[in-house]
Amino acid sequence: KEILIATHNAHKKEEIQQILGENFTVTSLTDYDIHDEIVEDGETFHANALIKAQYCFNKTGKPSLGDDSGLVVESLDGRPGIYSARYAGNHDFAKNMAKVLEEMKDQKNRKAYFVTVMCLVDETGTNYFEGRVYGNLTKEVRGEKGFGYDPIFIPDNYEITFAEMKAEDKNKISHRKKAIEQFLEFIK
Ligand code: ITT
Repeated sequence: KEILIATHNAHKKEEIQQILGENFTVTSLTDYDIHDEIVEDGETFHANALIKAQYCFNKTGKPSLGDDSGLVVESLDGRPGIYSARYAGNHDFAKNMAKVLEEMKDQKNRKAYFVTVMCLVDETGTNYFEGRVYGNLTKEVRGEKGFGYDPIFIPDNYEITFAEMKAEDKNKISHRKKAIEQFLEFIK
């Protein structure tokens, strides 16, 4: 079964493929030779997930899944939130993480969560799936695995960051895993 993910982010595609396993073939915009920059100007994760999925469905006619994700930090009033990909520099994660850590420098409350909102657009309509994982921010960058803000996030009940865990361990508990569980429940 093919699932087209409305993303240019190869890490997301790979995680979704790992989570779904061999029964699914995960494709992305690159596989359809679509290189357009999709303008994500929505004000919520839901709005941006819809923009991506709708764009992709209009272009290909294939059932399309948009994934809009981000890091939400309690003491920063929810930032970086929907601006996670472009908080300090556009997709420059060293800079983005440095900005978060700098803003959090004197903060005792380090609670944060990752969220993924997925939007499926197909000929039958539009459906949303959401997953969250709660945890705390580190004081420094730790680990090389994963992507994005993984090196500064420790999920609850763990002592290592997402970037210090094996991919398969992150993929058992992550925001993306939880969103996909809902998606699987829906399509079954
Ligand atoms: P597409 O829009 O093409 O899907 P993107 O990277 O721009 O790719 P988002 O708009 O969803 O993705 O931006 C979310 C940013 O939040 C993303 O660039 C990541 O760096 C970060 N992020 C998303 N999922 C993450 C995860 O599992 N771990 C760490 N950071 C994550």
